[in-house]
Amino acid sequence: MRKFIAPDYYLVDELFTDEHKLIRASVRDWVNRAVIPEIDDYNQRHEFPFHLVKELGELGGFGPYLPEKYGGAGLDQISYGLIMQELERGDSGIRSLASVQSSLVMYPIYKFGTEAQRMKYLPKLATGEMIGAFGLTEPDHGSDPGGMQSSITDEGDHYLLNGSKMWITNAPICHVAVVWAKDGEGIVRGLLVERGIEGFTTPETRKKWSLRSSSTGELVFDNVKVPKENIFPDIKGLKGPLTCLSSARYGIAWGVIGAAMDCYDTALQYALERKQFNKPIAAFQLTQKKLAEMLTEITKAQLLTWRLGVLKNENRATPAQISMAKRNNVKMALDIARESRQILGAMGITGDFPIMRHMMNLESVITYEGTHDIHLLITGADITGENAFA
Ligand code: TGC
Ligand code: FAD
Repeated sequence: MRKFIAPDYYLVDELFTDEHKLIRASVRDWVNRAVIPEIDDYNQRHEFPFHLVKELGELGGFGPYLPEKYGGAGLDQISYGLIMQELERGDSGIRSLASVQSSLVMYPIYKFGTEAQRMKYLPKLATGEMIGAFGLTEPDHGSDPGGMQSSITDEGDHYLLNGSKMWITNAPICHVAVVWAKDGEGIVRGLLVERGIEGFTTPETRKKWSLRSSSTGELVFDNVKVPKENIFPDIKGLKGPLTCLSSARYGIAWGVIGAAMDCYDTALQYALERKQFNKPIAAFQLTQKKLAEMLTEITKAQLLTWRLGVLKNENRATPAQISMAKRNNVKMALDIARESRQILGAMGITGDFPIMRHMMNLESVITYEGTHDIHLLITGADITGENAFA
């Protein structure tokens, strides 16, 4: 296997603690051994690599920043970011699995759940014994989740849940879903819906050209009787799901640096070896322009996320700051994937190299967790105080 050399042009490594570097090394090693050798085949077959779930649990990839009491490791936010970076160097689908499980399922159960809900679900989600999903998006409401139509009605001893969620990562394989629906007063509430309950189905979404090793599907609720103890008791309104998104978007801002690093490193090594017109293509100015711009953008993204991590550790990172990092870094990674693919010429379209796969994956990453343009509007609203969404 080609040896990966992580770019670190501004010696950002010096900003990390020994513990950060140790965690990064252990995830990098696992990704090298367990993910990279076979992930292209899973993508080619449009298949989810089930066997990686428990391994990722053993590695501590699920809920790493939650307290040990609930199966986490009590790590800081920079450690979480570095874990996401290393996983996405392998494949955005593996990072998606870990993002959803950690930030969109375990985090809301920890933050909004009762102690009984925490003890019932978190330890099993941490080990990978259970897989979770997060249902916010609906067929008619993506960027505007506030318009959701899924509903719960209070039936005395249970809630009756109706509606459907679309484009849900892990839906076809989940044991439990965190579902957001409106109550009788039109207020958004969060509930835990377990597989096996009558009226709950999870059809798979096939024919994706992106995130093909990630399992995507729908959550369909047809008069589902959800026990009352499954509701998050105190969180009300869109703030609930959006708080979870802030955590997941933060992880994505780090994650995509991993994909960008892998593309850059692949392109650099290829350019040094590949000869045309009797010299390495790395010697041509146009190739150097591409490589120099890639490294500049990776370096800027590394510094952005490191600072965001410090602010997040101090509970000072704002949702708008997280939006800026998600938007900037995903576009940066997608641009680098596209440029890297060009450097590899025809070889760039094959599964022998990771670039085309990263590129296709990043087309989803730039859309989910808030599209590129929605994040621009969040920044615009933060700057001006004027909301340009509607
Ligand atoms: P708006 O009025 O702005 O906000 C409603 C309430 O929420 C608060 N809030 C936030 N709180 C925490 N974190 C954030 N990021 C927050 N953003 C807003 C806000 O303060 C307000 O609180 P309160 O107390 O005043 O009620 O809501 P809006 O309806 O105008 O919508 C604004 C908008 C467009 C920014 C928002 O809805 C949005 O972000 N849309 C994008 C939707 C999205 O990101 N969906 C993601 C679905 S999950 C997913 O894609 C998972 S993929 C995972 C994977 O596979 O890795
Ligand atoms: P739309 O909201 O219809 O947007 C279409 C276009 O219109 C976009 O370019 C958008 O930027 C633009 N647009 C929309 N509103 C405005 C506006 N006000 N001003 C300017 N432009 C605007 N969701 C979940 O809940 N859970 C998951 O686990 C999950 N996983 C996903 C996995 C994958 C692989 C994908 C692709 C999506 C996933 N999603 C998930 C859904 C994702 O969050 C949505 O696709 C995303 O929020 C965008 O919604 P939409 O696709 O309906 O696009």
